[in-house]
Amino acid sequence: GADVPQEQKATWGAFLKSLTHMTGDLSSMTAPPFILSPVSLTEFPAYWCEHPGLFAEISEGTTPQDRMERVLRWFIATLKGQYTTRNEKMGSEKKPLNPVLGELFYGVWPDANGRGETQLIVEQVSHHPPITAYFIENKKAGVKLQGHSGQKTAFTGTAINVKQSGHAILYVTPRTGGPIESYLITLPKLRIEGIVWGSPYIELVETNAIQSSTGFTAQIDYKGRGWVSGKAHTFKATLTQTDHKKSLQTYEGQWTGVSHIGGSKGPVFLDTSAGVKEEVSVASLEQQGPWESRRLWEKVAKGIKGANYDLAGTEKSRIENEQRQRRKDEAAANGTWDLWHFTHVDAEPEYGRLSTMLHDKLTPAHEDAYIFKEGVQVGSRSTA
Ligand code: CLR
Repeated sequence: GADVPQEQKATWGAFLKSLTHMTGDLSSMTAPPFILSPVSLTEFPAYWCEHPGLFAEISEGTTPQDRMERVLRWFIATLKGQYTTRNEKMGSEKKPLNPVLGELFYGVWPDANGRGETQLIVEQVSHHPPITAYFIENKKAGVKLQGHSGQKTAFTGTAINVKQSGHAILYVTPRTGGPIESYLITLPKLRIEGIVWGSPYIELVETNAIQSSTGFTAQIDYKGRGWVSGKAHTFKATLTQTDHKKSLQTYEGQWTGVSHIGGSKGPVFLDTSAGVKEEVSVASLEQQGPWESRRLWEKVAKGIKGANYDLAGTEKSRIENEQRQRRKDEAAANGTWDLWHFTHVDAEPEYGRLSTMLHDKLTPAHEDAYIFKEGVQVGSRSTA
């Protein structure tokens, strides 16, 4: 563990050992302080929209294929933020705060150049296992994303394999008119490498897909170092007409850098260093309600940032005990926790339709989902 602080080497060793016995859910596992992040997992869905311009421009595509390509470009552009931000900001991948049931995270990306405002609503809809639901919408542009995510983890001895559960569906109202289109986005698998050294980072592996209601399929294959170019963080996407093997177009390169259309010498598809990423704007702590993530975790985050781990520990225990008491009270009253912004469904018709079109092993035939409830006011949940 070259990157593990001297005084935490023993706890890191013990943590690695405990990973061996891990059964699918890493989130509640105790880890040494140097690897803790002060940010809750409920903030992560914001990574889907750090290029709000690319998101808004999807509906400007003039043909179904053009819009599919824009969806793919926006999707690839989200990956760098999703999977490398902690390394850039904090020096390595870290263990995020494990959200409590009912935790909320709200944000906006303000209008710029008339593209319209984009709104983000996130809710922790399950604690065991942890599941986060989100809804992102730019009303003016006619683009919205609804999804949920969970993780199953397995330790290989040197790396952590993470299988993401859940999916996202993007809805697009074409500016040129015509019916609303939907795009099912399945989630890639990840490997957390560099664990033994104490400097974890993510590599994307295997495959995910985007399936459009308009009859296009994009399959995205990921490779780390040692493939074709020998570069880390590479992908190759193949666009086909659904049910046709023949590729219409390919896209390849680094999801952290530059990618090209139709081979490595083709025109640039996306240059992630070109457009600046726009972080989500969030209300100040004073304006936030008690269920809002940054307010809820305020003291824990302060403890982690200031290396005051006693404060962080005490506050974390206080929050966890309060949660345990809530669950007990609910059970005693034969009650259940009410979701605020989402409704749980056992089967989502749109998912069923799109996953049938995809009809291979890239996604299960049936999955449950969390449907965004229109009309519930943001920030309106106070206590219970
Ligand atoms: C959550 C959904 C986002 C993408 C994403 C990025 C990083 C992932 C995170 C998801 C889930 C939790 C995760 C994290 C990286 C590390 C962390 C797997 C998939 C685990 C729980 C912590 C591991 C602890 C080591 C760093 C020691 O859209």
